[in-house]
Amino acid sequence: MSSPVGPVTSRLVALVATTRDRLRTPELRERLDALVTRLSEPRIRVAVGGRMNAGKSTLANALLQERLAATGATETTRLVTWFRHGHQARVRVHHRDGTDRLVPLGDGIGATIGEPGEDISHLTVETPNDALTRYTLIDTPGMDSLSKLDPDSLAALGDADAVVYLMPHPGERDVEAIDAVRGWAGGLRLGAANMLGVLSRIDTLSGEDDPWPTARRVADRYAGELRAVLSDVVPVAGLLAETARGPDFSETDARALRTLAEADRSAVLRKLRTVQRFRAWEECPLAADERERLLDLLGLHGIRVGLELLDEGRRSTPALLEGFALRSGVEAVLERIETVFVAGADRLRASAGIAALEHLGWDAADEVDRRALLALQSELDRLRLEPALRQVELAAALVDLENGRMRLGDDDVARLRDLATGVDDARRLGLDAGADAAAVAAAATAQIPAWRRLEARPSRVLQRHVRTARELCEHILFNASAPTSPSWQARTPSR
Ligand SMILES: Nc1nc2c(ncn2[C@@H]2O[C@H](COP(=O)(O)OP(=O)(O)OP(=O)(O)O)[C@@H](O)[C@H]2O)c(=O)[nH]1
Ligand SMILES: [Mg+2]
Repeated sequence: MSSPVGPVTSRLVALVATTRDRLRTPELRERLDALVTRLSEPRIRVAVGGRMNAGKSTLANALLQERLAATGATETTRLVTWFRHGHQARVRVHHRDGTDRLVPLGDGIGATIGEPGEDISHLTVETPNDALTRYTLIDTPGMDSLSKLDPDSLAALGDADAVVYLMPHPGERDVEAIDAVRGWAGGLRLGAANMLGVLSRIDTLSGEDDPWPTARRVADRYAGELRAVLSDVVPVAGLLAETARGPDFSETDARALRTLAEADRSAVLRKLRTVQRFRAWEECPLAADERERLLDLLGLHGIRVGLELLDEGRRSTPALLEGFALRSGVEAVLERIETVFVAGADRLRASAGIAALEHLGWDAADEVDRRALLALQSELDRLRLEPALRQVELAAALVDLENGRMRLGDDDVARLRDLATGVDDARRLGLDAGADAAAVAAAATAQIPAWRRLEARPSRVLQRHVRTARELCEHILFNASAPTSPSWQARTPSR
């Protein structure tokens, strides 16, 4: 299990708690109490966001290895739904007036819960699920439901520590939606450091039998175009991932696939061109309900993949499931969630906490309160020097680069990108993951003067960011020279 609160977050919690005790206004105290509670949660919050019908709930189910979130072809998720680890499976219905009630956990959460007239703000599903021992997952309604950006979704994404943003066909509206999320999150907190893009439903992207070449090309293009705000764009066949990792695909389904594989292949492939043809296929060796079930579990693309897997000799149910998982691309998402989000929990959460404090504002009517908040502000300035948090600041530099507010040569851009997004010191300096402390120290030493030279440029924006880059390098150098000192670095996994 992930350690509850990391060192930077612990320092922040202590600061907030001390300030809270000095405050006189009950309302302010309550807000800081709420923040302490949020920062002390045992797991980070990973939210799944995107436009309507992007495949968010499907991916959520794939991550959870259970079909807990309702999925469907029309607008399906209407309420922000939190999935938290709990020993008893149940749903908490939260009302906007702050009260809540418990209901048993049924099938397909999010579609039908709630009584008429009940004003629900969100749901929390508590369930003993393995994935939820690593992070809390938040499924959100499509951001553009009702043809405008949904405020509940925006708020949920803004309150998360990290976001997986899904796009079936990336486009202008996604850029707009991502900007809106970032605006809500308080300036530039969400960005390349804590937002991962997923190119979803890749089988619907092109009409080709093998969707991967196009999917990779499109994902790469968007990873490039959106690199200021997304750490990467990973292609995924979500439906295949959901079935591969879920409990529903049975021996009976495997048998149905094997029967289909034994039929005349060219006829089968012709019928698999469209859902209508497959459904209307009268001489099919499978009954209509068996075909319907395969469509539901795998889609046309998944059925074709199933036939290919059988041709490769994957005949048993476990072998097929493993093949589906491999062909879905979901491993890459799981890997990023672990190595970037879960491993970076401390810095992600501390920066979310600082953003929440900034959001609170520093104005207080009471003189004592004002002084306490001022003291907190200067402590926060000190805390921001933590390298873990500097990296989050550098994500803002990437945004400024992308928007043309700052200009750098290609080499410096590459170095800055590594510094801002590398998951360990070696990779922050553009070295291989396994590089030793001496190599890291040498690379840091080599970079420092280059950043210092750039600090002399007239642009304020540039000065600020390259100073952050230089200070980060200095800290890495310090770390590499004193490898036994306990530090935030110890928490990043080696790959
Ligand atoms: N063909 C195909 N269909 C998919 C894939 N992923 C999801 N779907 C289907 O697309 C539809 C929408 O998926 P959902 O997961 O409900 O989408 P969502 O983003 O949660 O939708 P809202 O909650 O309404 O915003 C469902 O019918 C899914 O079965 C995929 O990879 N391929
Ligand atoms: Mg949904």
